[in-house]
Amino acid sequence: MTSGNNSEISASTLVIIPTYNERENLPKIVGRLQAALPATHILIVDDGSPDGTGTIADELAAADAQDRINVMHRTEKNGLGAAYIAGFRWGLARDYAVLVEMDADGSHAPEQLHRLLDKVATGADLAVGSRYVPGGTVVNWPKRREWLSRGGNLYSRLALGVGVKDITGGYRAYRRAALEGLDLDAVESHGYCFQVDLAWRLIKGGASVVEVPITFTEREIGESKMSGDIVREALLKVTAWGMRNRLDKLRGKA
Ligand SMILES: Nc1nc2c(ncn2[C@@H]2O[C@H](COP(=O)(O)OP(=O)(O)OP(=O)(O)O)[C@@H](O)[C@H]2O)c(=O)[nH]1
Ligand SMILES: [Mg+2]
Repeated sequence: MTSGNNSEISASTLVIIPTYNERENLPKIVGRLQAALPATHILIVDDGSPDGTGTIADELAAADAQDRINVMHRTEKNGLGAAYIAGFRWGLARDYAVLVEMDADGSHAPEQLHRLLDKVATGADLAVGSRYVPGGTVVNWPKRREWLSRGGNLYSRLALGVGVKDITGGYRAYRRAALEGLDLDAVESHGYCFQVDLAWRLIKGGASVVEVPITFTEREIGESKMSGDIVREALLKVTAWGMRNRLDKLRGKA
């Protein structure tokens, strides 16, 4: 850890982990997170995983003597975006100062979470763990998958005119006030476009969004939920937001 007040920050930090069929990954990621930052609280948001991930989440929560693990059971697979929105609401109803997004599949290293928390501690509204800034890396990703991600990021940057290099990245720490300032009811994005959506709303509102390098590692176990629909949703929505922004600028609104 690098900053003096990090243990204080991690004590008031909620890490939200959405899960769908992650029975083997979940205990590993929770164990790594508790070893890296023992004071953080965790909220697992499971969408009724058929493989029993929800039961495993309950067992992890029951075994945690300090009550730092919480589980939200939702009945339908409604996408990453809806799971995070439900998690944010849960966290905002309690007194967490920082809310974190972390995948269950091991792609986001809990050992690097302090980098994101440091940025929020020193003023960022949103710290994005970035694969595409100097020092950021991707491990074991098939080239095709990496180019899809790089292409999606380049397209988003150009369409929206923003400087964030990994705007689709899903390893993030939000300052509480930044989320409180958003109309979460208005967010409809489901897949990784959800990440662009939230960053774009914050940037438009004048929030400080900073990137920190991370090592992103391809999942070793379980199946990706990435799909053609998720890519199409992102392409259509980012294009529409970019066009709207240009029109607003032409009309002198933005
Ligand atoms: N609750 C919930 N979690 C989900 C849903 N879809 C994906 N997840 C979780 O969100 C995280 C990211 O999903 P992945 O399948 O790894 O998708 P991805 O990281 O965008 O894609 P890859 O890069 O191919 O891994 C994982 O923890 C998933 O279990 C969903 O509909 N509901
Ligand atoms: Mg993944």
